[in-house]
Amino acid sequence: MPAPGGARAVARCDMLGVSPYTDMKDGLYRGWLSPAYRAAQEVVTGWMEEAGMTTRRDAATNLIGRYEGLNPGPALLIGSHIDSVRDGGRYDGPLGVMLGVECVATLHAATRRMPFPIEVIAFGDEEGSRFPAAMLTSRAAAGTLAEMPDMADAQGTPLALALASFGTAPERLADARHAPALAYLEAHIEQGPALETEGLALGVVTGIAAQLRLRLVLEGRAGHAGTTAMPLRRDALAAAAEIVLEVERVGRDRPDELVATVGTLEVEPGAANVIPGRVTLSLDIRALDPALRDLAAQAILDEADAIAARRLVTIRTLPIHDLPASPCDPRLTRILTEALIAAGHPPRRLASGAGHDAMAMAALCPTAMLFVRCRGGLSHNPAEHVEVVDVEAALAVMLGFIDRLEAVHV
Ligand code: HGY
Ligand code: MN
Ligand code: MN
Repeated sequence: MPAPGGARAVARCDMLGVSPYTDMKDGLYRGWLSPAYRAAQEVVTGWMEEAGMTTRRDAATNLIGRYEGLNPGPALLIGSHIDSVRDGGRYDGPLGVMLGVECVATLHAATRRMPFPIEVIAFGDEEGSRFPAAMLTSRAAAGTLAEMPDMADAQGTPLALALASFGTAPERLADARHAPALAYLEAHIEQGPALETEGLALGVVTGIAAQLRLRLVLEGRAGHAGTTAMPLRRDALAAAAEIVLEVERVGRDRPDELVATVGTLEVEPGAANVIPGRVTLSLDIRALDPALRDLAAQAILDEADAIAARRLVTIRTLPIHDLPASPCDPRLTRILTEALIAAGHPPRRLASGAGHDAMAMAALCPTAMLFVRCRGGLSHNPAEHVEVVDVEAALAVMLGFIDRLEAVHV
């Protein structure tokens, strides 16, 4: 393992990218509360303790490392997530946690204590890749989750059973609410091409796009592919295909401000000689401007209704989540920008189309985010890549941010 710092943070992300920290062969998938997730929590617990932190797991299964300050009181939180998408990259999430660990390790090695405690949080469910919801554990910590939803994963494992295997239960949700905090800082790969295109290593996030996620269920009529004449069909997949292209058309209408995606499509009964009777598709719509996002969503749903009616297919729209746009805190963003400039970087600021736990934590305390260049802007892809030199730069800026917070802390 490399020496403490950016290289070690990257090496640890790489280590977490392979067995036993993944639930899939030949790639990375770490679902919340899975065996790989448990193994990852265990090894990150050791890294947090090695850095001088005490550790605990909250009632929503978040792993929290704590580095005491000179005084008690609200802590500076530094975090991100350790779950992943299916066949994902190694740095989306873990990099922010490893950088938090390196910040504390650096302070600990210098026997420095801040006037405030520092906590490093490894959230468990930012991606929503195992259960059909997302950001459950950061919303639990922020106190904005009304209840732990009664849901199951694709294998039929109830969330309550998975939580029980981690020694907690949906009823203990309220215990996960975090104490008031000083600030939340998240370092994350940009997951977009702006920094690389401009030859920049780092950028400060101004805000995170509003994110609406729905599930559309189309019901037609299954039938024999060989004997059902075309005009008599109520083909749910043909209707879904028209809707997918409509989603893309609406997104392309406002390419600089809006994205709209159908990421999953389940066809039933799913046989080559059966006309699809039911199709379930996901719909993900985002924009920094919530009004634009909602207008686009309505336009898509109106056209989907018309397509379904034309094809004698019924359509149901089920909500998955509605995450409001989350501006980062202006004061913290200024402090982070000062740290960026002091470390010799241009003060590039940019918005985030990707969602982050910072969106949830904004309900608890002021937030700030630091973006790190990633190769080709690629993410949610095994080819995701960061350069150690950029991660070293991120660590230096984060330490500069902490120093500035110390200077202004009263
Ligand atoms: O979907 C997102 O933006 C995040 O990667 N979960
Ligand atoms: Mn992600
Ligand atoms: Mn992420």
